[in-house]
Amino acid sequence: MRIVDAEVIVTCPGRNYVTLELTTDDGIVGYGDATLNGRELAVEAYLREHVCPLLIGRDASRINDTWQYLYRGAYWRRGPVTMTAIGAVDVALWDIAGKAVGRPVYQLLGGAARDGVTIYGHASGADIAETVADAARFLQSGYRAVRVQAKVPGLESTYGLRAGTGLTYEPAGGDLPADEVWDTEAYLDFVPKLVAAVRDELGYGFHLLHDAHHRLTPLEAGRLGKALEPYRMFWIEDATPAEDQAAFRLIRQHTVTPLAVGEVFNTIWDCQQLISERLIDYIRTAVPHAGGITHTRRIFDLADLYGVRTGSHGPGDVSPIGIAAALHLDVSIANFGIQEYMSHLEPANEVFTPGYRYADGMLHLSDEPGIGVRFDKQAAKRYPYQRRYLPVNRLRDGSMHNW
Ligand code: GCO
Ligand code: MG
Repeated sequence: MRIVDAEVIVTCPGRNYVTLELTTDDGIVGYGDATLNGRELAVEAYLREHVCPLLIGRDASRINDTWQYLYRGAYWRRGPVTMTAIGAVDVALWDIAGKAVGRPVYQLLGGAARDGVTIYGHASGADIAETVADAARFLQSGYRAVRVQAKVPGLESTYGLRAGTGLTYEPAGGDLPADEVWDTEAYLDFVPKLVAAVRDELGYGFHLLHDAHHRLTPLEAGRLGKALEPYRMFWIEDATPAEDQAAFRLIRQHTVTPLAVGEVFNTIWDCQQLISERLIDYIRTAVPHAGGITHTRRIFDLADLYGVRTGSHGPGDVSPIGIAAALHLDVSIANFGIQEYMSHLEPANEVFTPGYRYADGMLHLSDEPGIGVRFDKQAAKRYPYQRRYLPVNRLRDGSMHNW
């Protein structure tokens, strides 16, 4: 089973997606998600110029060898562009492996360890009342877990607010990055009030999550965690930027609110200390950004040794192929925690047809062979790439801060 063709397709049905299509000599076609939000063309060029020529003629069934070949063979290791490119190849090869034997990928990973994949939805609003009502809407449609984000009073814009009534939050836009202003004091004052109101109105019968989106220092994160303890959060996400893994010790010493981190990580080395010192409760690496199913499974296995559960990143900028790949892992591993799910903007459904479906707060994989997402290349070509950036953040005095 040799690879005879490798093509990278960039499309913008509502937002940009990069898809790798591999074809074998017996006509099997596999797909991988190579989308890196705001830096899409770097991965496209990495794949097209440096990886696709290496794939032609390779045995498609040698997934582990191809992973090692691309990782060790580049000499330059790690990094989001490299690891997203390797991730796309890896997922496309798992897709081919499943299609070659007519079985869904999770069955090749040892079969289902649970009935479905519990997801959390994204509630948001312009104030507390609107956010509570939005969270209630998710609970009414069967969600068992909801993340809440609301506009912080006094700030013009706040991370995590959805425009419109759909399920999708899309922060990337514009031909240049939007400038946003951040104020930690205003945020720390507001979030406990938001969370208290959600619990007062909606009770404790569901998992409640919140994303601090890398904005706090470890001490500030400790204070927030402590303030939220009475409301029994499922997690606080990305409390502080996590390049400094040891910084989580300080947060941990000050609060028992569970901690989740990892959406910007791309290898096991980014979270080795966080996991082995039990500094976090949930690891959130995403299959497309962390070297595909092969490497993400290693991260999750390491986490399992230390009682850390998974909570994979699943925003709209992970394509349905990336989401489906995550679901195959989620359903088969021992230490699954939760899966983020936002759904995709309408035109994306013309390009991608996922086999998974929502029911009762969970996503359920179909028994389609492989990853189980169909990709319409002709439809993709109707939506050419558009340059888009994530916003940037500044403090009130103009200093750059983390977005
Ligand atoms: C999340 C994330 C996203 C990111 C986005 C950046 O928890 O889903 O924080 O909202 O901001 O994926 O590309
Ligand atoms: Mg996040």
